[in-house]
Amino acid sequence: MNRIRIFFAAIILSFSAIGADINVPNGQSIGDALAGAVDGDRIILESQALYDERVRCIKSVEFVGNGARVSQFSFEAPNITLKNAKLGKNGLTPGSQVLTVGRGAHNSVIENVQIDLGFQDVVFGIYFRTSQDKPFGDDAPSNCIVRNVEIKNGRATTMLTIAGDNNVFRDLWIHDGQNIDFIRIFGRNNLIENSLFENQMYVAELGNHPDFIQTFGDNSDGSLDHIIRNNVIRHIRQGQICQLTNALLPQIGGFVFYNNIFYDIDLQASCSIPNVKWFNNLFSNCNLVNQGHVLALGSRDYTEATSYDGTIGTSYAHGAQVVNNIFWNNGNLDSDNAGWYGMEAGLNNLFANNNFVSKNGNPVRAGTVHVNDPNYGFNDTFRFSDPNGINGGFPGFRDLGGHDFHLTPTSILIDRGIFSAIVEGDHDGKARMNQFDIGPYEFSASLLNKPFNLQLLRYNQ
Ligand SMILES: [Ca+2]
Ligand SMILES: [Ca+2]
Repeated sequence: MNRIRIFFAAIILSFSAIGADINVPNGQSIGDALAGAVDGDRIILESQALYDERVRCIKSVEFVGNGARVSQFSFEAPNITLKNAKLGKNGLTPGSQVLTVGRGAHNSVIENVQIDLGFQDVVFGIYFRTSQDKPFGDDAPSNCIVRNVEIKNGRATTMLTIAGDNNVFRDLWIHDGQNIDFIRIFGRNNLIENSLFENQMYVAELGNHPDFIQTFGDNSDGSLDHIIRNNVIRHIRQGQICQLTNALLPQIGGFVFYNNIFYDIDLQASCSIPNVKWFNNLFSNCNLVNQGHVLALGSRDYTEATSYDGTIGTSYAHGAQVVNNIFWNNGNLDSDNAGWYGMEAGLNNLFANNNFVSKNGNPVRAGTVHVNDPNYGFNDTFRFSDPNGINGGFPGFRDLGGHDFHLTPTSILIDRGIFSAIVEGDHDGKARMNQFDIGPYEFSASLLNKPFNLQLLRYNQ
């Protein structure tokens, strides 16, 4: 009996997964095609011309284009897939979202999609909606995959807004914005990896304060335990690496940043939320504008008006960990007391070690503060005191001018890091050796012997 029931269940599943193909030729509406579709159908966008509509999808279907252009999409059901399309158009009003991933849109797949925001004021790129209940709720879109997606030409708002749980963002290229936040992030356990974020251009008259990544709490949305790894973030004018604050909302913290390359970013990383980890990142030519430390781990005071619930108090970056990072030429380059991390007095459960700091080969001011003692306030953040860190010298990059930060065989950073179970592989996805190297790349002799730019030759017969 059980066997028969399983058999029938399998039949039903396989039928529902097949669905029908519905073609949408030039001049017809995707919305009309969708009205006649059922869950499991595939909607094929045949035209290269603009489908000038906001497609509001309440069915579990797949949209497949061949470079088709569509003005806007809104996903409002689970199991929606969108592939091979270009989104966006001119004439969108401020506050518009080009691609909304709405409540309940779990298991969405967005793949090979290009979004051009056209430098229109306050037009969002991809926008995951947060839950109705706060700080978390089951309706926030979760278990989605966004990969091979380009978002460009944003202005005065956020290009990628993340919410929900266990979503994966991979192989993104988010670039060219005027006073944009590349990412605002809410929800839990989201992963951002192998992506390139570049070219924030500053426009004086625009309001938004640019950041690579931000969360803030005053919307009462929690933001916990995200992983940001193996990304490159570069060329940010008048913007920060991050602005991580919580408005005293307790459900914010636990971010992990590892194997990222932060290069040529005008301002610092500001963090006053707890338990944020920074492992094996590279910070190069960051915060040359404010000229202070790159990682500013501190506190923030809130009033009745600014906290999420009207209480008065202070949030702290307690539990911060800063390990195996490269700090090369940051902050005031003429000063020996800025350009790595600063941990404010009053923080507790801090851990910092095995970092490398150097200013064109010169060491910074050294100290003897016992940095790895839990509950010990860092009473002098202007001295570098990692017990197993490296202060001064040249990192031995393969090509500094060309921004190739792989290590050469004589690099002083090889085997000078400490093992971390959190860090999976290096920036290239290569396995880490038992003794970690400092920075995003693990040196590999075999990689050196591999011929670069190898091309397969095809012989005519
Ligand atoms: Ca911002
Ligand atoms: Ca090693």
